[in-house]
Amino acid sequence: MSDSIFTRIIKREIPASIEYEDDEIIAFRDITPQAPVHILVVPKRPIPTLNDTSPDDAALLGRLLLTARDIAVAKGIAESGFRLVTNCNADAGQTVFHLHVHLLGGLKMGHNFA
Ligand code: DGP
Repeated sequence: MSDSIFTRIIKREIPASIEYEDDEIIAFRDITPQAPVHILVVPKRPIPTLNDTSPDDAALLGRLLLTARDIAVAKGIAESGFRLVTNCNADAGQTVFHLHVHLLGGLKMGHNFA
């Protein structure tokens, strides 16, 4: 299977505005931001969707949330508030099949789930 666009970012084959990186996780700005802060927090391992995780991935999944929280703190939006979103498959509108958490903040969000 060919590399996902996010694996190509991890391999530095295409550019991205990288906000955080460690051995397991990379975070970079979304190319089509939906909020003043819109950062994608991505495991380096190419897991397609949340459906493809198992209990063995619990630590990694926890680290994705903690990393998103730490980035929210660094961006100054932890106190004002932020939203984390993970889209899974077609009905959720997932377009990149490499697991990721959207970190959104910097504006007052509504509750429109349409
Ligand atoms: P999702 O619908 O949850 O699969 O969102 C995928 C997000 O990825 C979408 O908000 C746009 C973003 N995206 C797609 N291609 C690129 C890219 O090449 N670079 C960056 N930085 N973001 C991308």
